[in-house]
Amino acid sequence: MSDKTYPPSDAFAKNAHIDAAAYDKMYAASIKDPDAFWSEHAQNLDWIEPFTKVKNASFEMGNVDIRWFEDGVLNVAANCIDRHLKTRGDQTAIIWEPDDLETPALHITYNELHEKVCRMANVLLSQGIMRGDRVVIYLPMIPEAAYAMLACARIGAVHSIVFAGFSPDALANRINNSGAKVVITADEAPRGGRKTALKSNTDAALLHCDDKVRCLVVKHTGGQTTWIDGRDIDVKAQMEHASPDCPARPMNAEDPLFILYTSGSTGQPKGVVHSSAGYLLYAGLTHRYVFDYHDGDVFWCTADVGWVTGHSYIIYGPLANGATTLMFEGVPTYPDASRFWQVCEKHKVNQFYTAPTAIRALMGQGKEFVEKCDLSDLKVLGTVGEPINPEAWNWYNDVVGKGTRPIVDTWWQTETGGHLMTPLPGATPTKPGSCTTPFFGIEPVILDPQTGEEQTETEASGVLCIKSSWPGQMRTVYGDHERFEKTYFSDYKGYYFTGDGCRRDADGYYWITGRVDDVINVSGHRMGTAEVESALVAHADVAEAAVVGYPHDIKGQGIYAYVTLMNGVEPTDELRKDLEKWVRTEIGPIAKPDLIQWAPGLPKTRSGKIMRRILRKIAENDHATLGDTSTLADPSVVDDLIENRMNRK
Ligand code: 6R9
Repeated sequence: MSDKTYPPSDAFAKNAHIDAAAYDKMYAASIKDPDAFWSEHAQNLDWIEPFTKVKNASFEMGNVDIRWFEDGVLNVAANCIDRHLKTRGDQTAIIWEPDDLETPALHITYNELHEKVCRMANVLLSQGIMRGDRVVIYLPMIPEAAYAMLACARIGAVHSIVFAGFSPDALANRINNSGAKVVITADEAPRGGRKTALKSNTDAALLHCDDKVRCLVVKHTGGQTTWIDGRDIDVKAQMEHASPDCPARPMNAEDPLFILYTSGSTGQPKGVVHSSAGYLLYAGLTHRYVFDYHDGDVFWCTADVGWVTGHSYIIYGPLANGATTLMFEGVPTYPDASRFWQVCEKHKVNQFYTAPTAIRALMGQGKEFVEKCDLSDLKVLGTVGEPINPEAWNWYNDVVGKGTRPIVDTWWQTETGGHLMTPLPGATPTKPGSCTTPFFGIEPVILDPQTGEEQTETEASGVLCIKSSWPGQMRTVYGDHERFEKTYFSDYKGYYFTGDGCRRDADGYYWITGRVDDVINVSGHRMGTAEVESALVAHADVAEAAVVGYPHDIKGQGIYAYVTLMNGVEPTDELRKDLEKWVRTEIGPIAKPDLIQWAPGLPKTRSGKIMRRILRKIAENDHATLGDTSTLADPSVVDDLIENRMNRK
């Protein structure tokens, strides 16, 4: 890892919201008196009833309870739209850039956004959706996704977005787990010139759901879909007839705004529940300070709204700040590898936020694709999703940023609502590969993984925990508060456990070293190895499966599956392809194993526990340092696995 530092330029620091001195002062204040700090910043929101209490949070196992501004009343959609209408009704709220080059981009003003969201909210009301009801959204990156989210917020419904790349089974699980009454989908999702049949996926999912679930369909491409009268509703047609006004419902600060399913180390994905006021405040504040967003800037986060990054930094954070936010339907390499940079040029993007996996993929295509575009409007570059390797950081800095744009490497999680550790572009000297220092109000600690002791030396490494609550923190796992406590508060008592390993250097800078649990990070997408394993073993020919991550040049981590077949089943290339296809349909394309190794047996302890450490080493092609294998029930299986390993360099 490189320790070269890149300080912000004086010119940048001078015009930034926060410079180094301001950061030090505000950070100290935020830790010393969190109530005063957050109460002051919460004045940036529009309250229907002001709060009298600020923070009320306990991390104590068995009694975990997190509340912020608990007696305040507000509406999130009104904060993202209505309060801006007087001053910026005609300003563009959302720029929509479609997948293909033929369809014109849309510029949706705050006035138009208000009207569309009200109409969509009225359609939901007409379907009997009430405060607290769950609405699943399974849409492409089209403006209707934003309308649907904000329409839910407006009437107090709880949205749960399912990434459009997930399979019918994954969609059905989420509809059922959340008890949604409605799913909002589209006929098709165009991406990179190809179309995914979302409506037929939804049809397949709904076979496994309650008959009462209604399906609102956005006719986006006009592609042919089957139609079930009484269940399927043409949402655009209904919106035209609906009233353009819909009062924003007063909501309690702690009312849930959304559920977002995310992978953990065990079991089915968890429904992460976020609050209304605390979440919005945190998303808005981090958006403003971390990207140094100023009025009139055009902000582009390339994530999908199906992930938390899209929630916080395409929709809620930017709109809370009255920003212009860009929503992109396509992919970085279509029609060619200059698409990102062409979009930056076309819409004069000022802040650009993407993932290391995209940077690595584009880096491989050569710098000509960047250099032919005018990127002079760029001011800040951001990354998120996984550790960024210094090589990719340097390319981003030199080729995209021309060496003059600060890079913010933002570390956070679905659970945290917004950035927890990140540089502030006018304040923090950066080091390639480090997420640097904590945001306001965040107290990171590094614990010894065995003893749970806090490492108090500046230089330390261990597991990363957070010592006290922040407003954007998740509140519970939907329908399973016990699982919430067990997952995040039971291993290290009194702390929020992030699941990440971390090192702190002599300057107090933090370096995330990756997950310490059985979660892998493939192209910035989080996946539980257990999920992929259970998909594999659901196949009739599979007796047993173990899945681990291995280093992958573009994706960060790839999926390596060891598969033991049922007695008598022949391991063929055809079966390998069949298993890949199987996982795609069980979970979605992002979960497809990169490498499948036929394993006559898996290395197990005498008590039957799979020794993943050994499987990881073999997948990493690092079998020379396997360590102690003497506790294995049958050490000879290891030789076979090494002999037939797939990842030979
Ligand atoms: C926002 C998001 C969270 C996990 C997290 C960590 C990894 C995210 C990172 C990073 C190093 C960064 N991660 N950002 N690792 N540097 N800047 O990605 O949420 O999908 O829940 O993933 O991603 O391992 O624990 P989510």
